[in-house]
Amino acid sequence: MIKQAEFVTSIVSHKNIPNDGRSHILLLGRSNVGKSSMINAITNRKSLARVSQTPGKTITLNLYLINQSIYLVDAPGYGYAKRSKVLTKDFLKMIRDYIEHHQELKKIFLLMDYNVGPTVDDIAVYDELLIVCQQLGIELIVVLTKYDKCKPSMRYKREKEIKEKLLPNQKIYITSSEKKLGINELIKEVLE
Ligand SMILES: Nc1nc2c(ncn2[C@@H]2O[C@H](COP(=O)(O)OP(=O)(O)OP(=O)(O)O)[C@@H](O)[C@H]2O)c(=O)[nH]1
Ligand SMILES: [Mg+2]
Repeated sequence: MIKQAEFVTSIVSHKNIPNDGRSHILLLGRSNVGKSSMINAITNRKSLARVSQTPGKTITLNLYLINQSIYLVDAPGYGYAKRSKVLTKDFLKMIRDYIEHHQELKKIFLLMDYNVGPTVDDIAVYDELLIVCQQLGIELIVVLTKYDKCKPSMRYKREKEIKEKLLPNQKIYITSSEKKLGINELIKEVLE
C-alpha cells in the first residue's frame, strides 16, 4: 500500500539525484503518453505530478518519494514533434548515462499509448533499453496507457499489433489512469 507520496525535487541531470541508497523506478515514454498522470494514479493524488494539455511539459527529471523508501522518477518525454529527432538521440544518451551511474535503479516502466503505439521512437527506445537493462540487471516493464480511449471492437487488433513489436516474453501491463485500470498491479510492481 502506498501510504505516503511527496514531490522531492526537479533536476536537469541525473548527477543531482540524491545519493541516499534508496531504489529508483524510472518512468519513460513519449511526450503526452501519460507519465505524469500515471504517477498521480499510482499515488492516488490528483495533482502531485503536473499533467499537461501541451505536450513536452515535463523537461526535467522529477523525483517523487514513495513511503519514504522508493523514488519514482518522471522523465521528460521523447518524440515531441518540434524537437523530435535530436531529442530522441539526446534522450537515449541521457537515459544511458542515468542507468550506468545509478545502481539503485531497479525497474524502468516504459509507457506506450495503447491507441497510438508503439511508435518508431518507442521501438527505438525499447530496443536500446532491452540491451542496457539486460546488461545491468534492470527490469524493463512495458506499460500501455489510455486503454479507456480504445473502442472495444478495436482492442484485439491493437493488442496483436503491439505484441508483435515486443519480445514474446515481455512483461506488459494494460492501464488507464483515468479509469484506474491496472493501477493496483503497478503499485505492486513499485513496492515489491
Ligand atoms: N483518456 C485518458 N487520457 C489520459 C490518460 N492518462 C493521461 N491522459 C491525458 O493525456 C494527456 C497527457 O498526460 P500527461 O500525464 O501530462 O503525459 P506526460 O507523458 O506526462 O506528458 P509530458 O510531460 O509532456 O511528457 C493529458 O491530457 C491527460 O489527461 C488515460 O488513462 N486516459
Ligand atoms: Mg509529464
